[in-house]
Amino acid sequence: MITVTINNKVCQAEVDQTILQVATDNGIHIPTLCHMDGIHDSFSCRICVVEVVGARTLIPACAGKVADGMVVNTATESVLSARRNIVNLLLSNGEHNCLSCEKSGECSLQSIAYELGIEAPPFIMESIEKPTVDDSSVMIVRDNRKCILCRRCVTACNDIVCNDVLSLGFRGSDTTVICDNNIDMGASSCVQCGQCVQACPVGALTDKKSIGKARSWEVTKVRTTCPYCGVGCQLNLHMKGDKIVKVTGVEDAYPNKGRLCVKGRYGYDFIYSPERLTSPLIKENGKFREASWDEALDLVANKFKEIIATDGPDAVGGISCARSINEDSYQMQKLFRAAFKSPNIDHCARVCHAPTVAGLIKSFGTGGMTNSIEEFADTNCLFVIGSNMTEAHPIASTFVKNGQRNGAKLIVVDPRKAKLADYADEFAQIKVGSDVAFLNGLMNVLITEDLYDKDFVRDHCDNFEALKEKVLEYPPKRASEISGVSEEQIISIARMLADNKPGMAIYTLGITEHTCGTNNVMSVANLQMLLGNVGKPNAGVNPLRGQNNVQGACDMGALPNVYHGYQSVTDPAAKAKFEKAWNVEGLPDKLGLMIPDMFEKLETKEMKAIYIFGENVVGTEPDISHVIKCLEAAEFVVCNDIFQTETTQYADVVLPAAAWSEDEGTFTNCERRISRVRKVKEAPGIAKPNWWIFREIAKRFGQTWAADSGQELWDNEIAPLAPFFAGATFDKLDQGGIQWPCKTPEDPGTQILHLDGNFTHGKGHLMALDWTPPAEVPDADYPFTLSTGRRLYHYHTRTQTGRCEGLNELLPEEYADISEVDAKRLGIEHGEMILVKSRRGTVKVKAQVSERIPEGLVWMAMHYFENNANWLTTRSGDTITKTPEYKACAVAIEKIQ
Ligand SMILES: Nc1nc2c(c(=O)[nH]1)N[C@H]1C(S)=C(S)[C@@H](COP(=O)(O)OP(=O)(O)OC[C@H]3O[C@@H](n4cnc5c(=O)[nH]c(N)nc54)[C@H](O)[C@@H]3O)O[C@H]1N2
Ligand SMILES: Nc1nc2c(c(=O)[nH]1)N[C@H]1C(S)=C(S)[C@@H](COP(=O)(O)OP(=O)(O)OC[C@H]3O[C@@H](n4cnc5c(=O)[nH]c(N)nc54)[C@H](O)[C@@H]3O)O[C@H]1N2
Ligand code: SF4
Ligand code: SF4
Ligand SMILES: [Mo]
Repeated sequence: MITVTINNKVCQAEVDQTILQVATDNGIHIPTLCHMDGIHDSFSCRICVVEVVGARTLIPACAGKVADGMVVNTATESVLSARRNIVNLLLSNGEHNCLSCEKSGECSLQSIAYELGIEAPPFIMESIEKPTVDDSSVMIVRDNRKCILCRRCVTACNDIVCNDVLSLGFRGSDTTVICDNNIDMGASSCVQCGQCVQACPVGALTDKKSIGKARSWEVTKVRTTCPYCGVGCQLNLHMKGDKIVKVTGVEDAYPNKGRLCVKGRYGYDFIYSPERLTSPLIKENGKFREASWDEALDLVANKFKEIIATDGPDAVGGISCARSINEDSYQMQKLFRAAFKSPNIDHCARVCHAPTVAGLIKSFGTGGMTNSIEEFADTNCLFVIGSNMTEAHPIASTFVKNGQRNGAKLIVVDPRKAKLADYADEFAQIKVGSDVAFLNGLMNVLITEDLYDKDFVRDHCDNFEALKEKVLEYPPKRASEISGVSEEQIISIARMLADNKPGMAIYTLGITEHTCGTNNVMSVANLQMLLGNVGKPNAGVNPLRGQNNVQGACDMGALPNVYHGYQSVTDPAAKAKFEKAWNVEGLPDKLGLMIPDMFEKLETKEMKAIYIFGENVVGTEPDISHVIKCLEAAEFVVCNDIFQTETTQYADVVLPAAAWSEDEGTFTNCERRISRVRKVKEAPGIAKPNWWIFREIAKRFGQTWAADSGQELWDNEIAPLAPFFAGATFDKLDQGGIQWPCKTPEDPGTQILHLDGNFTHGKGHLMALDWTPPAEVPDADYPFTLSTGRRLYHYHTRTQTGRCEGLNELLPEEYADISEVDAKRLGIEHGEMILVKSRRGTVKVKAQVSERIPEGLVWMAMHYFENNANWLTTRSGDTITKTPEYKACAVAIEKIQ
C-alpha cells in the first residue's frame, strides 16, 4: 500500500491504481465522459484532468497512475479552466437542446457544464458537413449532432458485447461514429442490443421506444430479472407510475454485469397488451364466455373431483410453467400431489434439458450447470457444442466472446456455421446427430496420445477401463466417417483441448434434443472428466438452460420423479416428510407420467383431464396435428395463461394469470442463481397470481394452505423443506441473487459444483457410450434432414415477443434456411415460397438461402404458427427422458410451381 494526498485528504492506495480509482474509492468526485468501469480507457475526453504537484502538465486521472507521496488537486483554477475549454468546445460543436433531449437530467455533459457554471456554448462552430440523425434502426435513434466522440458506444459494441458494428470513421474534424462501413444503423449488422445506448453519456443514442415517455427525474428504478431466457439477466425497470418506460442492465450485478440483449431490453411491453386475459373464461357451445372466479374454480375443482372419483388420480395430469416464478411451480406440484394425489406433473424441461438433468446426475450426481457464466471470460478454452448462443443466450455469448478475446481458444461444434463460429479458432461442422461418435473420437486421441489427466481420472473417476475400451473403437478415421469432421481436425481439436486448460464445455439443445440426448450429455461429461476440467474455476460442464425459470421449475419439483430440491417421490422418508409438512395423507409414491406419455394417454382416453399452466403445447410439442388430436380427445382441459393461445383454444376453462412484473417471487437461472422478480403493476382485470389460483382449487379439495404471497411460500415452505435452498431466505435474495446449494443462513451460495473433484455421489462416473443415429434419417422420399431451433428476435410461440413493439418488425415471418448448393440444384431463389414436407405434415414457407447451412440440411424455427417447424417434427424421443428429437427428422423440399 502507498499513500496519496488528494485535495488534502490522505488516501491509502495500491500501486497500479489510477488517480481516478483512488479518488472514487475515497469519495472524491472527478468528472469523466469517456471512462467506463472495468474497461480499458480510451483517454479521449480529457475532462478528468487533475493537477499533480510537480508535474509539468495536467494529467488525465483515468490514465495517470498513483505513486507514493503523490499530491493531487482535482479542482484548481487551471484544472477547471481546462475542463471549461473542453466542455465549451463540445457544446459548440454540436446541438444540445436540453429542453427536448431524452437524456436531460442524467446527461453527463449537462452535469459537467452545470458543475462548471457554463450556461450556453460561447461560440458555434460551423462544421463543413452537418452531422445528421439516423432513424433507420427499429429500436435506436442516433443523433450525431449530440455525439461528443467519447467512444463509449464503440467500446460497448466492440469490447463488451463484441458485436463489432461501431467504429470511428473519417479523420480530424470529420470524425464520426459509423456503423459497419458507414451505412445506416438499420441496414447494418447491428443486433439491436442497445448496449451502446446504455453506454452513451449524452443524448446521442436513444432507445426509440422510450422517446417522449418520461423525463429522467420522473422515473424510479426497480431491479428485477429478465422474463425470457435462462441467462437470467438483471434489469432495472425505469417506472413512471405503473408504466415501464425503459429498461437498462444492472451494472454491477451477476450474471450480466449491465449487459442486455434485444429481448431483455426492449421486450417488456407485452404486459400492457390489450389482448391480455382479464377474466376467467368458460367454454359453452364451443365459445368462451366470461365467468367469476368462484364459478370457474368450482367448475375446475368439481370436474377434477369427478374424474378422480371415477377414473382415479392417474387419469389427470399437469404441465407446469417454466416462464413464471418458482413459487407458482411449487404450488402446482403441491396441488397435484397433495390435493389430487396424482403423480402426473411435468413441464417443458421434458422437451428441453431433461437429458441434462438425467445425464449429469448419472455422471456427477447433480444435474445443474457446474460453473458460472462470468467464468467464460476468464478460462483458457471454450468448447461450445450444439449451441445457438448468439441468438438463444445472447448475453452468455458475450462472455464467451470476451474469453476468446482474452486469449482463450474457442472451439465451436455445430452442423450450421452458427454466428459464434465466426469468432472460433476451430469450427467443426458436424453432421446432425453424430456427437457421440465425434466426442468418442476426441477422447480416443486424448487416450492414445496420452494427453488425458491421469491424476484426475485416477483420484476422482470410476469406470475408466470401460470408457477406454469403448473410445478405442472410435479412432479419428471412424469418428470422421460418422461425424463428417475431418480426421486432422478431430486430432487438432483434441490437442487444443489438452493444451489449453482449464477449459469450459458449454452446450445446449444440439446435444439434448436427440434420441441419444442423455448419452450426448454424458459424453460431454466424459470429455471434461478425462481432461480434468471439472470441480475447479473456469472449467466444468455448462448446459445453458433455456427458459427464464426452467431451472427453477425443475428445482421446485414440477417433475414426475421428485419433490422440490430433488427429493425422490419413491423415497419413503421424503413422502413422510411432505405428508407431515403439508398435513395430508397418501401422497403418491410412484413415478408420474412424462409429457409425451400424458399425450399418448389422452389419445387412448386412459387420461381424462389435463391442466396446462403457461405452456403453448400446440406449437411447441412435436407433431402439432397429433397434439391437437390428443387435446381434442381429452374430456377436460384447463389452461392458466396470460393470453389466448393456440393451446387455450382447446381448453374448457381458461384462467387469467398475473404475468411477469405483476407478482413478487423468484426465478432461478441456468447457473443455479435464484434472483428476485418484482411487482411493478397490478394484473389486468381480475387476473390473479398462479399460486393463488392453485391454492383456491386446493381449498375446494378441503385443504387450507396458509401461504399468502411469494415470500410466504418461499420462506415458510420452499426453503425450509429443501436442504438445497434452506439458507436462501427471501430477505437474503433481496440483496442479490444466490446460487444453490445454499444450506445455512451463513452460506453465501455455490459458484462451482464438485470442487476439488468431490462429486455428489463420490466419484465421477465415466460412461462407455456408443453412437446411435437419429430415429428418422433421410431417404429417397424425404432426402433432407430438418433441424429446428430459435431466432434472436422472437421467443418460442411469440405470445410475448409478438406483442412487443418492434420485435415483429425485426423478424416478421418464418423461414426455412437451406444451403446454396441445394437452392441452386432445385432452382430455388432466396425469398421464394417453398413446401417443406415430412411424414407428419407440410408447411409453406419462405426459403432463406444461407451460406451457413450445409448441403442436405433444412433449418427452421417454431415462432410463427402457420409454418411452425412442429407441423413436421417427429415424436421419437430420448430413450431415457423421452425428450423429442426436434433436432433431426427427414423432410422433402419442393419448389412451388
Ligand atoms: N431468441 C430466443 N432465445 C431463446 C429461446 C427462444 O425461443 N428465442 N428459447 C430459450 C429456450 S427454452 C432454450 S431451451 C434455449 C435453446 O438454446 P439453443 O439450444 O442454443 O437454441 P437452438 O436454436 O435450438 O440451437 C441449437 C443449436 O444446435 C445445433 N444443432 C442441431 N443439431 C445438432 C447436432 O446434432 N449436434 C450439434 N453439435 N449441434 C446441433 C443447431 O444448429 C443450433 O445451432 O434458448 C432459449 N433462448
Ligand atoms: N421444433 C422445435 N420445437 C421446440 C423446441 C425446438 O428446439 N424445436 N424447443 C422446445 C423447448 S426447449 C421448449 S422449452 C419448449 C417451450 O414451449 P412452451 O413453454 O410451450 O413455449 P412458450 O411459447 O414459451 O409458452 C409459454 C406460455 O406461457 C405463457 N406465459 C408466460 N408467462 C406466464 C405467466 O407468468 N403465467 C402464466 N400462466 N402463463 C405465462 C405464454 O403466454 C405462453 O403461452 O418448446 C419446445 N419446442
Ligand atoms: S445496439 Fe448493440 S450491436 Fe447495435 S451498435 Fe449498439 S452495441 Fe452494437
Ligand atoms: S440474454 Fe436472456 S436473460 Fe439476458 S436479456 Fe437476453 S433474453 Fe434476457
Ligand atoms: Mo427450452
